Amino acid sequence: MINRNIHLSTEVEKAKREKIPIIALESTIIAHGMPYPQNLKTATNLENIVRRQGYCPATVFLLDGMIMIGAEQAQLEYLAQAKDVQKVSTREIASVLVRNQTGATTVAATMHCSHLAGIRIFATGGIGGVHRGASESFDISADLTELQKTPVIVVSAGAKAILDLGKTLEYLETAGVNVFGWQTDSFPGFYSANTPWKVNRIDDTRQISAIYHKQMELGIKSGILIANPVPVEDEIPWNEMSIIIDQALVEMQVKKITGKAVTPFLLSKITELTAGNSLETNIKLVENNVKLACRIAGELYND
Ligand code: PSU
Ligand code: MN
Repeated sequence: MINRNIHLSTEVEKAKREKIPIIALESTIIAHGMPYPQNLKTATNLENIVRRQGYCPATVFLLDGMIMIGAEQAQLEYLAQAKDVQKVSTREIASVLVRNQTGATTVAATMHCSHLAGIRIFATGGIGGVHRGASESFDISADLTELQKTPVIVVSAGAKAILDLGKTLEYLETAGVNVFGWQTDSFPGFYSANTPWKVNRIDDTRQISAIYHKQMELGIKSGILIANPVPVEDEIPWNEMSIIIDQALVEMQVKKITGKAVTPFLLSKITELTAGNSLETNIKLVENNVKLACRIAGELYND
């Protein structure tokens, strides 16, 4: 029985009936993570990548009091352009539904909604995590707490480089979340394929789904983070990126940006400072994650 707050698109409903693997996609990246029109182009392209593999994409968002699993093209267009779309992490799901607001779901909220809808895998850009200076600001993304409690495989290009990657990895370890580097020992840093941090390597997609199923058998309810490095030809190397990020962080402090505005501010500032190069990399890395999610999904079935 599907949760009464969930609305499945026609495409997702059909995929469920025919037992076609479904891959969830988030909508914060569309509404708050990228500028228009690149956001719309990317969202449409990601869905088509999934379809070309013979699987079903499910962009998750909130509309008219319902959790929407799967978007129509007109809805993607709305999410990409409207100014009144809320950024929804897990804690905001209920209030945005009750108030009939339109919401774009973050990694945390997309995981939660995917799980409610029986979807086991989700592809995104980079997860949120422990921010630099977190010992003072206490800024730690709810993406990490959701990974701790929700059994969904998340394919991302590591964590966003604006974060403190070392502390993010420590947090995930404490939370009991498995983090695997896809064919790499170096934890990917979103824009950069490699960072100075190490990660547990995995080379086989069948092993990923086997570990997922084994965790479920064992009553381990945490998610699994697959850290997939951006292709080297599309990356901005770590050293180059570090300088730009430091600059963006200084501006953030000067402007006193806090709370959920932090990530969107930094992403757009970095796009500006790299004259659009970071946006190109961002688009490429999400595509790469969706492709890997499709490979894993072949061995995972829906509930
Ligand atoms: N990755 C991107 N672009 C984004 C995000 C991730 O390439 O916009 C979003 C995700 O939705 C992620 C959120 O869950 O940023 C984290 O926000 P916060 O740090 O406020 O939890
Ligand atoms: Mn935050």
